[in-house]
Amino acid sequence: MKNVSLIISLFVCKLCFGQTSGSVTQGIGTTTTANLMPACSSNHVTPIGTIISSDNKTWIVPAENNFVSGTKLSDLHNTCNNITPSSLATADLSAVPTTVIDEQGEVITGYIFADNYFELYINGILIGVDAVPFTPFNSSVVKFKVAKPYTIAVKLVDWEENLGVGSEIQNATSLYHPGDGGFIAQFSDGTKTDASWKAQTFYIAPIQDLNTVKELSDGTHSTTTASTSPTCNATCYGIHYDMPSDWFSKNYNDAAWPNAYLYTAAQVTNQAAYTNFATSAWSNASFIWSSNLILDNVVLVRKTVSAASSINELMQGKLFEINNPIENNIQLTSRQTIGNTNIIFNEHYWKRNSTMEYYRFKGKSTNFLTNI
Ligand SMILES: [Ca+2]
Ligand SMILES: [Ca+2]
Ligand SMILES: [Ca+2]
Repeated sequence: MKNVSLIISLFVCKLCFGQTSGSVTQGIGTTTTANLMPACSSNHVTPIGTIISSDNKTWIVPAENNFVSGTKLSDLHNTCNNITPSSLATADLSAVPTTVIDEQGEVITGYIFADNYFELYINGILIGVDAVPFTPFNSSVVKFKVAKPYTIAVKLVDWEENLGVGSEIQNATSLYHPGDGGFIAQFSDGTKTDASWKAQTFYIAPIQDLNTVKELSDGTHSTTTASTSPTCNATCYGIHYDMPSDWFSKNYNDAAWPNAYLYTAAQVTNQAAYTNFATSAWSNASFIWSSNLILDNVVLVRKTVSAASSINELMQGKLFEINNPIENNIQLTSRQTIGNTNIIFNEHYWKRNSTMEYYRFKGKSTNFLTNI
């Protein structure tokens, strides 16, 4: 009889917890710090706390983070520090420090906006953390010196006031409003957030019906059928997944993670910390997140920047200098259709296709039509 009852209880639990391998919590967690940003005026407080899941694990909500101890990244726009330039051209970036990862590397400048909080790793090194975890909305600028290829890894948190149930106090009549996320970044080497980034969610809430959380074969934790305006309020479920201990490292294999989903600025933010720089700092970048902008609250994203130089340098008419082409081959690729490509050879041979014809140009320009 003992075995039979065990089987029955496992069957019941499977139904209880839906189709997820994550840990399930229900209701409000325990506050450990009531407000991480007491000195800055905001329409939200910034709490942090813990919650225990049905499998008896303790989770930090909204997320484990390095906000208190981490180096705060420099402000592009931050009303808490009275740094509010109206454009990139008028932003004073002279004091932004450079984190040296590779002495022989390239100094790269990055502009970052997150709804609400991010922590930036380059090659597994924590470069710094967002200066404002929740609100007011802010944006950051970062400089680091690194050799390609290099790996960007970012922890993203859509912060919450109602700890454990993924919601915020919008106003007196909307006390359990599910907040939304969003992340955009662009770097001076041409790297920008787009669908080539990997993005996986590790905390989903508020969930009214656990059966609406599905784990798809492409790695997506899908909540397509879940309500984004649930009525469970203080009794909603949350789902937590363990993060791989080395998720931020250069060599972590993110192949099983889904690609990032793209969102428009209109879906994410109209805040000055973004809009003042939308067409300058983030001219080529897209907002990204995991598959659910509202219910996914802790998302890890990764991008490995290849050793290839960016085509943007060509598009902008700058000198494109290849110092060390691998095996003497140079490959030019483009995601867009290019009518023609103008190349100036200084002193090297050019090998054309498989015909083994060699052309030598020195100090001359030639013009290659594409699609030949
Ligand atoms: Ca922030
Ligand atoms: Ca949310
Ligand atoms: Ca948010």
